[in-house]
Amino acid sequence: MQTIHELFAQTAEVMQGKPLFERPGKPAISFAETLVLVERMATVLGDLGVTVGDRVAVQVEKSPEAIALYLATLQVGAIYLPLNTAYTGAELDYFISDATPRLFVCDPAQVKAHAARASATLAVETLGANADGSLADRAAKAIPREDSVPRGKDDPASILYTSGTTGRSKGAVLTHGNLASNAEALLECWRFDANDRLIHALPIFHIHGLFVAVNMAVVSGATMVLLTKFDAEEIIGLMDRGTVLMGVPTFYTRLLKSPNLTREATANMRVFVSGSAPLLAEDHRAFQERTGHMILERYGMTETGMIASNPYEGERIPGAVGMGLPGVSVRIADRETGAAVPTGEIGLIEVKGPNVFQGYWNMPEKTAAEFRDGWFITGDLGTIEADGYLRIVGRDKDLVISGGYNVYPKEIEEIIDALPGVLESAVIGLPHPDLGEGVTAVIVPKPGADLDTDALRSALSDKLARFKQPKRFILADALPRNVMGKVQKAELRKAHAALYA
Ligand code: MCA
Ligand code: AMP
Repeated sequence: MQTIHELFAQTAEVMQGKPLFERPGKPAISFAETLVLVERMATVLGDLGVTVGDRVAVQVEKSPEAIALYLATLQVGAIYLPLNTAYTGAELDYFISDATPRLFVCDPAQVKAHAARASATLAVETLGANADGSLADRAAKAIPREDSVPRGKDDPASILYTSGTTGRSKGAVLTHGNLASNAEALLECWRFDANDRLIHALPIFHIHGLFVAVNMAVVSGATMVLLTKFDAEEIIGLMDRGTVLMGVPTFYTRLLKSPNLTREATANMRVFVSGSAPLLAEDHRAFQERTGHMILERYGMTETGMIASNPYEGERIPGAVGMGLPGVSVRIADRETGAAVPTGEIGLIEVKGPNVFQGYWNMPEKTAAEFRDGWFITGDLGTIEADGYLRIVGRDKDLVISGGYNVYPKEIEEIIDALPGVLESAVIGLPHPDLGEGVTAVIVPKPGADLDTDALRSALSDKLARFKQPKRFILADALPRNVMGKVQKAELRKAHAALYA
């Protein structure tokens, strides 16, 4: 098989001077220039002692150089571990101790906070958003390394941490075969090729921005307009030269708020993709009315990459996520028995195919618990109707998705429960007009304790990334429980449904 890096190198030889990266106000960077940059970075990785199977942990701002570092990591046979820039030091401590990387790359502005992490087994380097930092300096002087370490489809390429409904975050190990097969399936499904100009406004530390958007562009020869953050007006302004936008539902909610989103403004665009969280059917319809484009909704997960997609040609149904991608099988199974349920009935969505990850880093029991007869249990509830379309109807897992970021209540509840004056807590997601779901904490104080929400907020600030912190705190006398003593979160969601309305 060919790895994403090998496919990129091959494409770069063909594309040569064609821009891979365009950025507002900055010079474009061609495929050929990027290839050299990747090869220089590969040399630097070798100089720093990174070898086959080593983890390279990266918490940096979005830039072409960060993407080059990702490709160079694949080239030398190491494992790329991207980290959300919002993670706090406390969160990082865990990822670094669990994944034991050989190299940690951080933003130059953060080097003081992280220099002490350096040891005989961990190198610390920096990479900034403007081609600055120690790694960029080293790369500028390095001789390009042309050969790539041969890798098989089952060799690990990346680890992405995903929290869980219980206990610690788990590192999902994705193989070269996972990444390459998923990119190939998506290119075919969405008719994506070198004529495309992708407006890239997603972060590059998750599947969506990295293994969907970046992989598709570097393999196909498309150009990426690389934006460091989401800005509705800037994106609308770029649509006259763009062809594809990939976004989370919040992107579309925000685009629809602009009067400049019109049929004319989007006339050059070929396809708008949405995923990572449910797209509101009303946004789907409003977008079509305003622009004439039907958003193409797809469904994925960190452990599986992309699973299903509405068709490029054929009906794109609001509220449905389409059919399994080429080579990917999807079934609806009975929650208890694992037996396939009759057509149209609700059950657990299970997945099998070359996209499904290898397992959680160093957690064989957790891995085993998420598979049934070779099928990966997503924890999402869905139906497949007679029309063949998969519809996600809910989640069997306790998860909140805020603006496309996953937040696991258990992690937040454990931290809140440990605060002085707190008896217990329940963290829930409530309908939020911008973020889809707003993270909300319902807290029961200890008898006699006088809890102040500002104090609660500041107590969480250095422990949890900002997007995980509750937007609102609700103080309650007790939590609703069923006869088994389990907290009834559905009751809480119902009682506070209008909090953000
Ligand atoms: C930012 N904030 C958030 C979020 N993002 N709070 C909750 N949820 C969020 N998603 C915080 C900021 O720290 C800030 O806090 C305040 O909210 C307002 O920030 P704002 O400027 O409005 O935010 P933004 O910078 O515009 O970001 C919103 C965003 C962004 C564009 C929706 O969150 C985003 O790019 N999300 C995409 C996530 C993603 O790529 N998910 C894919 C995961 P303060 O002002 O207090 O400091 S991959 C996946 O799920 C699977 C595999 C799949 O199917 O794709
Ligand atoms: P993550 O763990 O970050 O990979 O998030 C994966 C989860 O996001 C899935 O298990 C779903 O619950 C959710 N998800 C992704 N795409 C969609 C979608 N199009 N509609 C509804 N939920 C989605």
